[in-house]
Amino acid sequence: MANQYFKPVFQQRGLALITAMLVVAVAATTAAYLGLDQQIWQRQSENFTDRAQAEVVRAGAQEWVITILAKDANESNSDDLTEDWARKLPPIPVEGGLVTGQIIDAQSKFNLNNLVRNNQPSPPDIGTFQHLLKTLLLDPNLSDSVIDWIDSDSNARPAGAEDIDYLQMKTPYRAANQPLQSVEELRLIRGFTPEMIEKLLPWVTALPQPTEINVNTAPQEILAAVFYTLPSSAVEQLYQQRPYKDQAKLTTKLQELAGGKTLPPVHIGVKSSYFEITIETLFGRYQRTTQALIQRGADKESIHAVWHSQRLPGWIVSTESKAGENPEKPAGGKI
Ligand SMILES: [Ca+2]
Ligand SMILES: [Ca+2]
Repeated sequence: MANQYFKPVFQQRGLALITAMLVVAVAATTAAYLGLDQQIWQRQSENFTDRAQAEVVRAGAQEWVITILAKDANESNSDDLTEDWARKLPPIPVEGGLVTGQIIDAQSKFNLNNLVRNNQPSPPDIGTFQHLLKTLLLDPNLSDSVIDWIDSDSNARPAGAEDIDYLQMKTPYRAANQPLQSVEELRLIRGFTPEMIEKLLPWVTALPQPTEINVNTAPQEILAAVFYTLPSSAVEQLYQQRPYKDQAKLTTKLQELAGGKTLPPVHIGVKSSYFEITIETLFGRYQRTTQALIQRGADKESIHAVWHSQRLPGWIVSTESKAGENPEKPAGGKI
């Protein structure tokens, strides 16, 4: 009862706090920029000002994300969807425009680079990916060509493809033989069509190294793919009873659910080091979506952007997201 009563108040406070943090971060960056360049700003055309202002606000919003993730690392040793960083902000008015941001745990998705660990195919991860492909009504054998694309050798797996296959194509190229840089790189891998990649985008990611899947943030579909040897009722229970505040609690729960059977050695955890952020700004007619991958290191000070990219407008204002729901991803970018 107490929990039910306090939850909305707690959520409002959390939202108010992160909103205030965003406004402060943006105001500080804008003030610094104005102090330096006020006269230049005044001479520029309206359009340029909107663009420049959007850029300043984007930089401020990125600072805001880093502050929130650092604060979270100080306050907890696990990551779950009840925490402040996980709240989707409504568009917030700042200095003549609108800004909004969202942080998603990248380790809530299946990291394609988990398929090869220490340059060896990883059977539990292959099982997860194949199960996910089946759920999406895609061919599970596609895992072979992804593994061949990542592993350093040139020996094709039964349903895979290596240099010898790619070099015979109309526009020849070679297999990367290294981890994927982005999910969009799947376009180069034999067997994948843009439609298939679009289907996979909400569920997979490509992180700079193999990672654990965070059981506290993963959608139920991902948990079903990870624990494909468990009955769906057990996965449902695992999902309903989270968050698990430490690895020991998760292990105890899994042992209970497995009922004496041995689970595959899956790579799972209760905290995350990689977060995907989306920052949307609207100034005048200038609308921009920035996406970035943020890495939070073991050292709480070491939070940085691994990459960031800008997307074409047309997404921010038109998408009304319901609370707790991820907005649909825009179409993939160029390779
Ligand atoms: Ca946390
Ligand atoms: Ca290879």
